Amino acid sequence: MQIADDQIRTSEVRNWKGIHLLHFSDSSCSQKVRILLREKQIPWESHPVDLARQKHVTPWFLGINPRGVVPVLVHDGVVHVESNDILEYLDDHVPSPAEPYLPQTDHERSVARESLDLEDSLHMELRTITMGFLFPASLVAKSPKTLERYANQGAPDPKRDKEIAWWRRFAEIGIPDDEGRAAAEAFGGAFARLDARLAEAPWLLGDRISLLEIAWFISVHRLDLAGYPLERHPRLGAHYEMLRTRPAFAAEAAGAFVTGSFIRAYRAYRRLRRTTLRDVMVAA
Ligand SMILES: N[C@@H](CCC(=O)N[C@@H](CS)C(=O)NCC(=O)O)C(=O)O
Repeated sequence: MQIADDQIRTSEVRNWKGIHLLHFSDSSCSQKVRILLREKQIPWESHPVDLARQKHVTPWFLGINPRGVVPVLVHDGVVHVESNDILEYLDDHVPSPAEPYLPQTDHERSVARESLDLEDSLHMELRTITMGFLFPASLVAKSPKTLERYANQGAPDPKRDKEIAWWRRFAEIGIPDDEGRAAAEAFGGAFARLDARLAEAPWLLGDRISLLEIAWFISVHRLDLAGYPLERHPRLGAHYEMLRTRPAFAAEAAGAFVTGSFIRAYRAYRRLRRTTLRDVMVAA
């Protein structure tokens, strides 16, 4: 999806030539786009936006994406948002030595779109799991001052209002266990469908790797980190392990250096306290 010209207040991006990605190391949606760029050997310029330091809540960034979220792709001065749309856009429009990551028939395209939409529809559930189980709430909650800045900069955007409402509630009550459980069960339903597909074919779509592997890999990885019982979906688990042997996927599974080690230590702490996602699911 493109951001309309009249919403872009940071006009310098209009002069950016080539492929530019505004992204964050530990953002699931950014991870998807980086995997595709690496898999397809597309040269790109990196513009890190540190979400942990609230760099997305600045007039500069909100002047590019008024929704205040990453990733953002700028291709020859045109601004694209929504990670799955960016994946499709890159696959369709940017030259690469690799084969396309989406089959070209109408039928397969619509199957792909349905699965990508399902993955996108679970984004808030993924956030619930990330914020509820991978980090202490005190570390990731936004302060009232940040929320105030978030609300008052950039072109008006209803999607940003929704983001702010989510973060406000998170600062107030964190993630209640029943919401963590519901998020995990929503993924459980989607994972069961993927697992069923893998009972019939080695890939999620067509006869080779596709955007579906890329889009779902990061969700599986996050849930695995949070302690989700992946053994419920053995074929999906095996597929995930196979994907982890590809360098572009392995790089993202390893995580950023600082957060990667932090998450490991915090996960051990949650295991000790018996408050991992798995514990919460079993307690129901
Ligand atoms: N549907 C959007 C979701 C984008 C999104 O929510 N990105 C997250 C990171 S994965 C973000 O920027 N969060 C802002 C924050 O943490 O405050 C997409 O697929 O690109």
